[in-house]
Amino acid sequence: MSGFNANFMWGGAVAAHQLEGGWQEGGKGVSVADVMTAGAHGIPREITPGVIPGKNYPNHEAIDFYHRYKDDIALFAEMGFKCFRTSIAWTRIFPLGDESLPNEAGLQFYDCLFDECLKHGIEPVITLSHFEMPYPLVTEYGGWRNRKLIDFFVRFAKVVFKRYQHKVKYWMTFNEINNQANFHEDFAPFTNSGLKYSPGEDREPVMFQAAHYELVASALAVKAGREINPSLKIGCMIAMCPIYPLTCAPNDMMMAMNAMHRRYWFTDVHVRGKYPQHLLNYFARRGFTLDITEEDKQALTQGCVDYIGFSYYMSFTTKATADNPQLDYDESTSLVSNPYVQKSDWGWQIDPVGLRYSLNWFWDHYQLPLFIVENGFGAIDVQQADGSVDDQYRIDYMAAHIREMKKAVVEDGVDLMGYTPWGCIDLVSAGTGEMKKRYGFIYVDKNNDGSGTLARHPKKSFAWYQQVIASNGEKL
Ligand code: P53
Repeated sequence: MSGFNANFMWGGAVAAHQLEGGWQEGGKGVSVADVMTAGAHGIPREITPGVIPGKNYPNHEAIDFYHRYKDDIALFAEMGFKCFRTSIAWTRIFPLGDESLPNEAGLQFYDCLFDECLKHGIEPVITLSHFEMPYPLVTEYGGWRNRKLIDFFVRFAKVVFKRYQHKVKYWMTFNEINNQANFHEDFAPFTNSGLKYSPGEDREPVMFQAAHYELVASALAVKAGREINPSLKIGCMIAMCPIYPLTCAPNDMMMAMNAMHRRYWFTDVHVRGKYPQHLLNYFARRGFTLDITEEDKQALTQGCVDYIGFSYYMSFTTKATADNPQLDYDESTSLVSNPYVQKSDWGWQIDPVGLRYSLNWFWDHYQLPLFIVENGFGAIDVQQADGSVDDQYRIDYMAAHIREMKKAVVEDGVDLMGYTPWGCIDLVSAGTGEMKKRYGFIYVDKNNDGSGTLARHPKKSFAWYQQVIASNGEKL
């Protein structure tokens, strides 16, 4: 093989809460993203108890895609997108999360959105839960620490599988389900699982319990999706930051292996339908007794995913330390800086080779088709008076990653379905809530404080990506 398959899925990726806005339109309910304020690099987003007047909630309006999606999709079509990854805002379909019947206005919005994509020959790729679960599921049920959420999620999944089965073939269940491995910070537990911890609470077993319920919900959704329409392809979605040892000291290597275990066991359960033994032994060593029933175990084996979707932005580095004789990985304290790579303005390590490594790692472990559903460079763009943006640094970042991606396919034989760069149009950053951390091929005139005309303008990378797609990845 000399390059990518003729049917390689080039496109772009977003998530509903980060671009739609229209937070109260069409009967939409309040999501966890609607109660998070804007932060910045080093300043965490505040998670407020409900929506508090006077605070800046950037997701409420976002970039107003809810009203402008036709124009935006036309721009994606101009770039030659074969597919477009977005999510269905759970709160448009079940505004409170626990209703028995869906909200028809919300369902209609996605009918129109998917029709618009299909009209342009763009295939929708849909995430079911992307950091935007209904907020009442947090306040009334405690988020995913509650087993009842399995039923609510599966109900939501069944409704949308049935409704859109002839418009959407490719699905993913939980976005970056493994982010919550970083459980000492407040962001991932809340965005992944609607978890708020009380002071002094032992966070780790709560995270494992919530993740377990999500994995069961994912498996039940996969099973239900196949029953509704066997041609659906339902994947998982993993945040891949491969973890390297700082040195070749044997304990650094072992630390890196343990870190990979602790961050990527989620994939084992999604793909193989059972827990890896190292994790069961860890639960025993730590004395965690989780609610994992025989029915759950059976459900897990019946809902293994069809493919692995993953994001790739950066690699991590770790090392063994004398105060950690068990070589346990703790994401908030175990990471160190890699002296061989540069960092973005937000401290994300830039490592294109790590993408080839990640593709091989997944392929060696699981032999399932892979889909890079996020990759990109969050940067400060400067718009000139004529509206143009010279984002050569973004082109350089992406070209380097696509080169490594091609090596993984051509030289290493990895089965790769497609590539959808993140934030193909500028949108609200998930991690910081900023607008100024931009990823797009299309500039959106909106600022951190909410000001701006919301006008769209193609950046230099727009024409570049157009040519990448037209040449099927040959012209970089
Ligand atoms: P932002 C952390 C590490 C890797 C990916 O992120 C992450 C995060 C969370 O910030 O999130 C994914 O906007 C996520 C998207 C997000 C994108 O990466 O913080 O799936 O929702 O926007 C980029 O720069």
